[in-house]
Amino acid sequence: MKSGSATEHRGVTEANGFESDRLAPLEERARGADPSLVKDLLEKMLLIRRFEEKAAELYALGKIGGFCHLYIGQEAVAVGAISALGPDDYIFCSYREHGHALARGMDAGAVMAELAGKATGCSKGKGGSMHLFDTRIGFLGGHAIVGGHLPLAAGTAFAAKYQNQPRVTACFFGDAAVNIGAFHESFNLAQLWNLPVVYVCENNEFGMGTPIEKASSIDPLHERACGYGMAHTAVDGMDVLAVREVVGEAVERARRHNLPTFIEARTYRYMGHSMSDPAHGTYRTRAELDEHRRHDPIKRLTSALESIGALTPEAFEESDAQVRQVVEQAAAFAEESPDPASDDLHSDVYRD
Ligand SMILES: Cc1ncc(C[n+]2csc(CCOP(=O)(O)OP(=O)(O)O)c2C)c(N)n1
Repeated sequence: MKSGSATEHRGVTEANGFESDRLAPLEERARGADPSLVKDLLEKMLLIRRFEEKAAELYALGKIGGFCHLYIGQEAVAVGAISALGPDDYIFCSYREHGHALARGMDAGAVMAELAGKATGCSKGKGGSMHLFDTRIGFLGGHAIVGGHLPLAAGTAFAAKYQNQPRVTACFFGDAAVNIGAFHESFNLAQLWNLPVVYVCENNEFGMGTPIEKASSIDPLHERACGYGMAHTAVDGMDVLAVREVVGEAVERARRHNLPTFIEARTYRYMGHSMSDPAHGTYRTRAELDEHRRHDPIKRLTSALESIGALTPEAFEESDAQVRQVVEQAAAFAEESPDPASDDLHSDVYRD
């Protein structure tokens, strides 16, 4: 049997019991988890939520220009998944990537300054919201073309394998990307060449204003991986511990066996597609939005922790106050930072 063939690969999948449905209730998993890890996950989700709220405010004030896609509602996906990666692993994202950058540990000031187009931004103010980048932490963008980064992720996974480095690539994208040609080309090569890559589709139910059922011939989306013999599963993307666990298994499989995985994280975006979209869009009802908010990833983890006595409302408020302070400082840093110098216009465009 050819190494990594579909049959062999299915065996690995079964051996790993790759199904998020088998997970115990959140309270039970939270009880068994390292308390400092859970606190960190909660605070990272809170940081993203407060950061995005501030970004919306600054955008409305005209202090952030261009495109700006907020991540509110989806925080558990970036935080859970990125917590399962090692420091040398690579990350690729779509344009909805503020949360992933923060979850990876990028400085909130450098992210906010980039949104505001300032010289102190992580891409020196030349990338903006959709092009956050920091090679020091393996954060390889921020990509504006739907599905355009999926082949790049296969590329870094190929490089790691070729150079015999135990580096995994995680690649995040939206549900609309599964209909892009590059998705299929990447999946074919990732499986054919046994590449250590974890593809995470953040199914937030809409591609701009188009609901997924009007765009995809297949639901569940993760079954698209069947066409390539690739391991696949869905996970509750509003449950940070579930995302961490399922992505953690995929990362292990990539690192140990050089096998790719496709994970569909079911989530929901609360805001419009971008800041140029009306707050909730005209393509869904307020009732639908409210129903999804009942499963809010931050509230869910908070109430699970409170119910097992691992968090008090006071401790939550304290974390929230600290996070708000970080965000205020980030906004002040962005506002006070200089614009990129006009002499710098052509630098960093091509490699010297
Ligand atoms: C190849 C390509 N086609 C069209 C667009 C315009 N466009 C920008 S965002 C978007 C919707 C993508 O939705 P999805 O992949 O589900 O991600 P989400 O915005 O929900 O995070 C489209 C069609 C684009 N950027 N790239």
